[in-house]
Order: sequence, then structure tokens, then C-alpha cells
Amino acid sequence: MSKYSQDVIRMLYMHQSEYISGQYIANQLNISRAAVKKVIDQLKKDGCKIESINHKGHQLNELPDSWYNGIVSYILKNSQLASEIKVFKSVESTQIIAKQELVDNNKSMIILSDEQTKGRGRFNRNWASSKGKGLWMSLVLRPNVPFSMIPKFNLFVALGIRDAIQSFTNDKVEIKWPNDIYIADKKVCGFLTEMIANYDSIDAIICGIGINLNHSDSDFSDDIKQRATSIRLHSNNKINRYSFLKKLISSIEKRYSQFLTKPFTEIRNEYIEASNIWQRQLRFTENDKQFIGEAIDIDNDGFLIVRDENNDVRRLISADIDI
Ligand code: BT5
Repeated sequence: MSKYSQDVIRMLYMHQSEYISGQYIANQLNISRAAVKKVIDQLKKDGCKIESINHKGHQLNELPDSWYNGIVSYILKNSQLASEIKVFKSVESTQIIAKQELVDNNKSMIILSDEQTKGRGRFNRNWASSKGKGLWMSLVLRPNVPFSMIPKFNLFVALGIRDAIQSFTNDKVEIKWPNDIYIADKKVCGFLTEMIANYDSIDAIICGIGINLNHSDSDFSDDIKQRATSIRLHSNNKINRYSFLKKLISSIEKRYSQFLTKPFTEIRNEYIEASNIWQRQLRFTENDKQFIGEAIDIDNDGFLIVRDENNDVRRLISADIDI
């Protein structure tokens, strides 16, 4: 792609409701009209629906299901969450890229990819990340907090993701403690929080977030079909990935600043109300050991309180829950 593609696509995006002339774009970028035409032809080839009319100019009707840095950086220009944005067509995992990129600097980052060929869940499980269907992102954050605060981070970020997804559907979006977001008892999002830490402080939090945006049922492979859903399946319209990203980053930003300044008790009631694990029998897996029980509370520190089959009460910091 030409080095001007990101500038051209950003200008078309900013003027979506009107036609802008090749001359106008050329003047803004200080390049020739022929160069503009070349970039626009390339963007069309790439899948952008750009309408070009003689003597009127160009108008962006629809974007393909992919990320353009020119637009992402434009829509997130007021965000304080990350100082750098990196966008890829295909990577093994955005978590791997994030870990490479965070070395020897103190930057906060947003890493996005249209596709992941080796997306990973917790405990090295597979995360299906098909091209153009979802939002596959790693956030690198640099909070100046002790690493004992990582579980608390998870609780706040879960609410941020829930808030964003909820604004795109009327169906109830729920948190399955500690790392999943569900709609109608199916998983729409999974996230994981990793960190780079030294003895007494965190160098970086790397939060990997996978959200199914526009999958239809047949886009899920047989092994997850029964348990996975997308926002599109609970909305009347296709999800605009750019609008969604903007909402997601602002929701996470809000919860992140709460995380830095407030105790978990500040959001405890909200979190409990958003959770889908109450009053049902659940199977827990903790350190490879399984037991059946019922979740009864989340305490002030964010631990899950569970009553098991023997009526013993347990306090969990993390576990896998089957519902
Ligand atoms: C998670 O793990 O749910 C965390 C997923 C994090 C993915 C993001 S995408 C961006 C970043 N880069 C990465 O490589 N990863 C992060 P876990 O709780 O272990 O759940 C994994 C399980 O969810 C799998 O074993 C499947 O059963 C199921 N699963 C896999 N892909 C799914 C999908 N797209 N939608 C719903 N469920 C899925």
C-alpha cells in the first residue's frame, strides 16, 4: 500500500456524508492528483466501497471488515488510554506482538489485527479469531501499582467490556466471573490479563480481548458452535467495527481510571448485578481439580465465594466455571 493510503482513507472517513475532490485530497497531502487516484484505486481493490464521480469527487460508502490505522488513530485521537496504536492484517497473536513491542520503552499501546492464526485463550487454549469477523486486540497498560492488584484490574475491565457490548444490543450482556462475557448463556467475549513484573512493581499489563462482532452461527467451528455467539446475532444491524472500538476504548478508559483510584467495593454491586453465575449449579475447575457448587457472593476483595457439594465454603481468586 502507498504511504498515503492511511491519510486518504482517513480523509474519506471524515467526509463520509459528502464527495471530496481528488484535487482537495491532493492539496491537503501535497501530492499530485494522479497519486491520489492511484491510492484510491488501491483502496477499492482492497475492498473499500468508494464511489467516484467525474467532477464531483469520491465518497466512502462502506469500509471492508478490516482495520485501517488512519481511521483508528483518528477515532481514538482523544483517548488517553494508549499512546501508540498498531494495526495488522494477520498475526499469530496480538499478545505476542504486544510482548515484543513493550520491551525497552514505557509506552501504552493498542494492538489490533484483522485475523489471528494462533489466537490464545487462558492456559494456552485456542481462541478462534477468524478474519474480519471480530475484534482481536491487546492493550498494553502501564499502571504504577503492585502486582497484587491484577485480579482487581480484571474485575474493572470486565465491566468496561460489558458496558461497551451492552450499548450494541438490547439483550442482557453478562459477566461470567472472572474472564468471560456472555449473551443468552453463550460466550461473546473472552479476555485474559498477563503482566510483566519485577519484584515490587508491574512493568506492563497486557490485556488480550477477543470479541465476536459479526459472526453468523455458521462462522463458528463445530467445537464451539453450541457455546459461542456474536454481538451481530443479538442485534438487528451489522456491527460497525470502528464505532464499536471507539465505545470499547472509552468504556475501558472509564473503568481503568476507576481501577486506579477506587476500591473494588465501588463497583461490587454493579458487578454482582451483571454476573450470570448466581442461583445455578456450576462446575468449577481450580488447579486441575473439579467440584460442583454454587456461587454465593463476591467479597470486597473480588474473591468468589462458593459453597461446594459438601457444604464447605471456598474463596476463589480464579477458576474455570462451566455453566
Ligand atoms: C479466553 O480464554 O476466553 C481469553 C481469550 C482471549 C483472546 C484474545 S484475542 C486478542 C488476544 N490475543 C490472543 O492471542 N488472545 C487474546 P479461555 O477462558 O481459556 O477460553 C478459551 C475457550 O473459549 C476455548 O477453549 C473455546 O472453548 C472457547 N472459544 C475459543 N474461541 C472462541 C470464540 N471466538 N468465541 C467464543 N468462544 C471461543
